[in-house]
Amino acid sequence: MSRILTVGAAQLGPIQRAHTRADVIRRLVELMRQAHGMGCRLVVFPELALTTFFPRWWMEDEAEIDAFFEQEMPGPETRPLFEEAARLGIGFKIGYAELTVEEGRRRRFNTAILVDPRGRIVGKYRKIHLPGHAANEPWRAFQHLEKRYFEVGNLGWPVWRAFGGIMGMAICNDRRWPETYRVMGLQGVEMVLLGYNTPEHNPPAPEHDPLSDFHNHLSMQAGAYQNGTWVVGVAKAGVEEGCMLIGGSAIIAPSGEIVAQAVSRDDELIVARCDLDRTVAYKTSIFNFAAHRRPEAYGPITQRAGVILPPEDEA
Ligand code: ING
Repeated sequence: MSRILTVGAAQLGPIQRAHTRADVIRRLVELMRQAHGMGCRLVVFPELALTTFFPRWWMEDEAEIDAFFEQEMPGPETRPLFEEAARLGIGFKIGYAELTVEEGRRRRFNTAILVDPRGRIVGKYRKIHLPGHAANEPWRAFQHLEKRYFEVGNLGWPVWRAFGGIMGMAICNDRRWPETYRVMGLQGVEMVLLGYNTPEHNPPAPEHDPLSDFHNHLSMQAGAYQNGTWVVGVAKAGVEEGCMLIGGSAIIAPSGEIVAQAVSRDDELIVARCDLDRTVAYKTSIFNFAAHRRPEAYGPITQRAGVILPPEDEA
C-alpha cells in the first residue's frame, strides 16, 4: 500500500528589514501557487518566515521588538496567505514570531503552525532549543539573541494526524538534538516539518563554519533514519542584513536519503512525492522501539541532562 503525500519545501531567500509583511506574503503566495501547480497537498515554509531574522540585533524598545511579532494568526496582513491556501486547497506549515497573552502576561515564542487545506490551524509548536545568548554582545558583527526575545517552548513535541499521516514539527536548532526527533518518533511520527535560519558563520565556533552545510544535512538525515520518518527541512537563505544564511533545503526519506535538495540561496521550491508507508519498514524492523529499545537499561544518566561526569579518580 502507498500513502503518497506530495510535499513542497518552499525555501525563502533573504528577507531584509525593509521588506514589509505584504512583500513577504506575495513571495509566499507565489511559492504556494507553484507548489499547487506541481501537485503538492502541503507546502512548508521556513522558521520566522514573515520577517528578517531580527534576533541578530540587540533591541530595547518594546515597540520596535513587538513589530517583528504576530499578535494574531491569521492577522490582517497574513490572512491573504490563509485565503489563497483555502482557495487552492493546499495545506501549509509556517514559522513566525508569536506574541500572546497567557496566564495574564505577555509571552513571546518562536512558533510554527500547521494549517490544513481548508485553512484551519491543526497544530502549533513552540521552539524548545533556543541557541545563542541573552546578554548584549555588541562586539559581534551579528548576534544571536533568541534567548532574549523568546521563551522556551511550552508545548513539547506533539504530533497530529493530518494529510493522511502522522505529522510533527520542529524549529531550526531543534533539528540538531536527537531528542527532538525521538520524542516524536516515540509517538509514531511519519513526517517532521521544520524550518531554519542558519548563519554560515557561528561566532562561538568559527572552526565549524566549513561544515555548516554538512552538519545541517547530517542532523536531519540522522533524525529521519533513527526514527523512521520523513523530514522536510526548509531554509531562509542568502545574505540577510549582511549575514549569510545557509540554504540546503531538503526533503529526506526515512532511509536518511535526500530525495530533493535546493540548489540556490533564493526563493526556491523543491517537491517530492513522499510515500508515508516507507516509514513502516524502519518502524517495524531496525527501529521497532517496542522490540529493541531498552530505556530501563540506560541508567540514571538520561535523567540528569547536562551533567558532565568528572574523570574517574585515579585508582
Ligand atoms: N540557528 C542556528 C541553528 O541551529 C546555529 C544556530 C548557527 C547553530 C550555526 C550552530 C551553527 O541552525 C537557529 N535559528 O537556531
